[in-house]
Amino acid sequence: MTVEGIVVRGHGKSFVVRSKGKEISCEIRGKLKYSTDSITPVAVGDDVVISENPEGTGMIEEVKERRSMFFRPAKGSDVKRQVIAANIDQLAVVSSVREPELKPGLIDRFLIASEIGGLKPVVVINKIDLGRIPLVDELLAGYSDIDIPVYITSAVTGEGLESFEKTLNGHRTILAGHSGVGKSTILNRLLPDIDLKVKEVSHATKRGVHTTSLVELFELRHGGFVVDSPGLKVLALWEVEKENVSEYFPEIFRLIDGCRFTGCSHTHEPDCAVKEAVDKGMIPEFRYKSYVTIYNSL
Ligand SMILES: Nc1nc2c(ncn2[C@@H]2O[C@H](COP(=O)(O)OP(=O)(O)OP(=O)(O)O)[C@@H](O)[C@H]2O)c(=O)[nH]1
Ligand SMILES: [Mg+2]
Ligand SMILES: [Zn+2]
Repeated sequence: MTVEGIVVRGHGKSFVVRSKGKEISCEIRGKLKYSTDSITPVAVGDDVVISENPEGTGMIEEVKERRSMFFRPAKGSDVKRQVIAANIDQLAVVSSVREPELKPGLIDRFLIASEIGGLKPVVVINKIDLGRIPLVDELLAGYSDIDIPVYITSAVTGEGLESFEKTLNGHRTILAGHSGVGKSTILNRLLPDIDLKVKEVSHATKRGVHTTSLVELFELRHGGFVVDSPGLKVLALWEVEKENVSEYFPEIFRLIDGCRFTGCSHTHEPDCAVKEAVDKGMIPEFRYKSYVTIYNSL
């Protein structure tokens, strides 16, 4: 007998599938492992068909077609993906004002991954109780200009969490970002029934320590779900080439017809409409810096 369910947790080759209110530990049928372009034939958020064993465990027999995914290139591969979560509709990129330090470059990489994966991005700047540095307002203005919502929150005081929660309801959202920014703490506060492990930021390094080690999905009371994910320090981008980086920066892309040279890289050429816009303050410095850093990294 087979039943349908959704993958709510995964680690290595074993997964937990939720089906009709029940959680079933499952393994993956061998044939699934070789039939995809990813190293992750099964991911959290996948709709699956499982067969149940008499012992109460299950076997994942089929994975339904994914509608969207948050993924990155698998380590050491250009052709295989590592899917972090499937069938989500929003990516909440979580960052913090400090401890760990606010890094717009990493946020912008997540925004590109959200575009590639077909997800609506939102930005969360957490730990505002530690002080509102000027960069917070630069990010707020810069992202608002390109229609990306920004939530400024504190999981300690609760500031901003109510409006962030409103964007989660009815949606399927993954929280992702650097380690230690407060993803699990935010979810603990919003979902009182769960108890995710969180860890003190190391005072010696002021850097976050990895605490969440698995991707985990939580259903919301009023529909939709949220996914907690382990922090990433870097995010490699899938199939982004030097020539098309600007397509992921709408405020840059809309100006490129004004550059003197076709194929202008907007890094060193004369009469570059993009550099002029940066000089005039029409493109935020932090976004231009992200563009150049990503361009040079490819
Ligand atoms: N001051 C302050 N501290 C916070 C806030 N949110 C979280 N923290 C603290 O930051 C530390 C890291 O929080 P976590 O929730 O574990 O961070 P995470 O993003 O889930 O980290 P990973 O699981 O490693 O990716 C903990 O000590 C939290 O108590 C906040 O809004 N303000
Ligand atoms: Mg965590
Ligand atoms: Zn240019």
